[in-house]
Amino acid sequence: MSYVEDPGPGHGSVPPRASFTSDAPSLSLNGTWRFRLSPSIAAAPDPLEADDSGWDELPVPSLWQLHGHGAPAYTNVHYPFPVDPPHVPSDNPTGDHRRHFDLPDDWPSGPAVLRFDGIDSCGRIWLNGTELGVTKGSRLPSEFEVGPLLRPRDNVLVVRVHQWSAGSYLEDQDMWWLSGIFRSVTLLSRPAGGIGDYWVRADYDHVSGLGTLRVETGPDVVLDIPSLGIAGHPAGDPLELPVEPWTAETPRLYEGTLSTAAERVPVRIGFRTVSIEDGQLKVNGQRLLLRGVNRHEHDPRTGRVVSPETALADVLLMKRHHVNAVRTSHYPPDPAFLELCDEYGLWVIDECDLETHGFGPLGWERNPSGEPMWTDAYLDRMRRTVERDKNRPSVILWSLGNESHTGDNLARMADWVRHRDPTRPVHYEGDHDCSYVDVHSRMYATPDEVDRIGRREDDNERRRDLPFLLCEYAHAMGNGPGGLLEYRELFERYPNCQGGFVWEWIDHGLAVPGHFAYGGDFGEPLHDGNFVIDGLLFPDRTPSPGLTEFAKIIEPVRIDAGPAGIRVSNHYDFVSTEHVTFSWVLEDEGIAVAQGVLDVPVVHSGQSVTVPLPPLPPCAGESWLTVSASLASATAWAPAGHVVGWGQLPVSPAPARPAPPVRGPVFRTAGQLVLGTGEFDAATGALTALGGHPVDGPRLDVWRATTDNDRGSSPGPAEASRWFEAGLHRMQHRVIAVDADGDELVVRTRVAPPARAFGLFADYTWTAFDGGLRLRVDVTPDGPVPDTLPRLGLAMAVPGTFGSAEWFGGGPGEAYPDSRQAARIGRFSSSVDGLQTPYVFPQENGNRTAVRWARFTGPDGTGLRVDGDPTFDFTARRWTSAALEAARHTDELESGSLVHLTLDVAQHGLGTAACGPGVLAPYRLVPGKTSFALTLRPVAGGVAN
Ligand code: IPT
Repeated sequence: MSYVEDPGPGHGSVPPRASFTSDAPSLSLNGTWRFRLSPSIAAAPDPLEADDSGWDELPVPSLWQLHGHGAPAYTNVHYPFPVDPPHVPSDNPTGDHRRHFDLPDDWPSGPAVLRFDGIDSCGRIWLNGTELGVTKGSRLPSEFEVGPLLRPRDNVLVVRVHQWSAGSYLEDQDMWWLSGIFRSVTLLSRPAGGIGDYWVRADYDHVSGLGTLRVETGPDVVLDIPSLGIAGHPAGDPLELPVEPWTAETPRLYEGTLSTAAERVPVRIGFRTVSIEDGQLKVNGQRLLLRGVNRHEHDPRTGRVVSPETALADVLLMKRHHVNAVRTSHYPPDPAFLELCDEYGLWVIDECDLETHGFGPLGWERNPSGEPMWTDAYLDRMRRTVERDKNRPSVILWSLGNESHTGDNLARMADWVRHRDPTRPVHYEGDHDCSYVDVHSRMYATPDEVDRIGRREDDNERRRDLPFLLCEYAHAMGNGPGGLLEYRELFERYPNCQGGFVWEWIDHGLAVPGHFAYGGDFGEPLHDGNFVIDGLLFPDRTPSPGLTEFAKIIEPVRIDAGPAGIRVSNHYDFVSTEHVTFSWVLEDEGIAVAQGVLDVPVVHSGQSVTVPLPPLPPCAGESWLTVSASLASATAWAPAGHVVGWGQLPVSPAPARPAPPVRGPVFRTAGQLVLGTGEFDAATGALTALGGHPVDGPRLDVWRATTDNDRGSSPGPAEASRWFEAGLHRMQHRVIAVDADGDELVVRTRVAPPARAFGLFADYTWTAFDGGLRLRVDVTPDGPVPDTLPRLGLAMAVPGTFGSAEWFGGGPGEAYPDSRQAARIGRFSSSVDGLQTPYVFPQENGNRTAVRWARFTGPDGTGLRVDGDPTFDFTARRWTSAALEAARHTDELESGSLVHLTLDVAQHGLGTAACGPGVLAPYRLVPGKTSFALTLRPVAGGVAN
């Protein structure tokens, strides 16, 4: 069997060891390499041929499909090749990479290794014509001894990379199939008498406050940690001494060195102890609540080549949004990322590079997890993961992999880990009985299931007594996730329910001209479309509304109205609020009228206090007190003033305004009805102009451009398919009667889809008052209406010049019934264009909720004002919902000459049915008899309000 199809782990490499730097000479071989792609191994010429001058150039690290060689392909579960393990297609794209290098003049003779941090999926390596070996395990390092082969000048390193190998069967993660040398390549001198490997075990006893330190390494290694007064200490001798512990909230690292006469290695040591006690996962004796995300490595231009700057951007974004944990789905990340987790403070589940999901649709037959021929590869991958990352205090759990069903090979990985590293528990979701893991993990469990687990009603005894976490939940595909609040309540109610990891951190869109691409955009015959666009960040790392909502849900300082004033609760796991300052602002109808600093005593972790309201001046309008908790001084990850919690308390309600006197009557002129500032079509009763501005509508409207979650069918038939089936996207409006008697214009209609017997009676009752119109809409379902509606409200088009919006209500961002915690009540403004959320796959977005009033105006200040009774939701777009529904990429949305408004009394929630539970009962829009009212007023230029 050729090395490519050999299910084993490869050969020729030296034993795995920790990733670290030292003062021994090293030479980065990243940069421009020579490259030649062949469509198959058979067609690939000899990679060692003397002349490579005709080859292309390619940067290393890179993935060749993103540099014009071949094309990316996306599948979620399915293998894009026949499932015939361990065989792979003969048409196996093969990229020969070649790099010539000279050694620096002072390069020492003696041992040296060539280190590859990641090659996808199989690399065969030669140095100066001598074969070094073969590596598999794409996102794991491998090192080859090269000392005797090196020469001062013109070394030739050749790496033949195959897109497919037996290893591909173990690498079926839900992501792009991309190939190449995608992480760093480094030549490292390994001085005789140097430090080959080390393992710092730094525990913390929270009772005594003492740290214990034991360094496993070679002989004659000396440890120095100046800040602890440790100097010249024999590294192997245990130490016990008072230290500050490492936590994700207080990532205290002690800098030191390990040294021998031949080599010095800088080390950063964090003291912490992970334990499972009383069925809870604890660090330093304290239960953790994991407010986590699943992070794939993704950059919209370079794919899984993630620069240190990008890794840092991720860490900063996580910390600023109160994320405290990361699962490295579903492979170890670039080692630089974990060093940042140590430095900035994030709890990490470090997951092995393993997934065999594509066997699932085949009934898991011949799944590698249970087949002896794969045992070595499984163990090799686990060993390389643990050895590489064992010194990272941020890593608190090892994960065997993802979606690989169950089997002996997984159990053996777990055994190996337990033996090698008893200090960190083992995670793997696929061990449903928890027979070889230490924590009970689930994905996408409903709140009801989590509740049962929290009540410890599980009939599997072993599982019932373990800490529980959701390794994936709240699928962040498109508009969503909805329903985060319910999970938070469960995590806080049950001590064994210790949080989870939102799926997932970032959309894997690839930048192409005009938009971000997803599955199918590269002509793949088999693909899973936009299922790869399911992150809290857009591909360019702009936070989506989902991240803003998640941040609000998990904010560490919570502020709400208490019985006697303002209640401040500390939801950190460890620290007090000593580092936080509190401020307040009083807004009268969204305009700040008073502000100050709030005196709040220090609140300890898990505690809360209530402080009285500050003295507040009276307000004429609806007023709200907003209290913010912010960082008193800058941290490594955010400037001083960064908000770590906020809350709002209503202070005075909107004053009761007597209904303005009705101004009638309705006049009839040639084909028109005129009522106050409105002109109506006499035959249809439709409003045609308001204050001289042409308008179309308002008419009853129930459609929204379906979201990924609306179309998602993971718990049952998709909500959207029922809506389409019912015809809610093509409702027709039949005018039953237009009654224009006296002061009221009453237009009776029935709104119904073709080919169906049900409908909605919609009666519009118009009255005029000085300066505007009041509209009451009475909706009565008729016949077998669907169980839910996408939304319920009005659609209306106004002139395209009305391109600026200002409103008093929920904002500044979009909000939906089950994703509205981040919306505060205030006065906001935005251009119509700025109201859009550019979901990579266009869909319903941009809804503003709890709106008291909104104005849509043009550059001259004229426009339309809408007031709710008391509130409404709105969207404003330069295209229709139908155009939004039809678009597949953002650049297909073209601005027309109108601004299209939706003015709603209700929206259906978002849920997470793209993968997980749908919209929970309280957030479902169940049709029923409904009445709502709005006032519409032309706005004259230059007049406020
Ligand atoms: C789950 C996978 O673990 C994850 O990688 C991703 O594919 C996610 O689904 C969907 O985006 S597995 C699924 C069977 C719940």
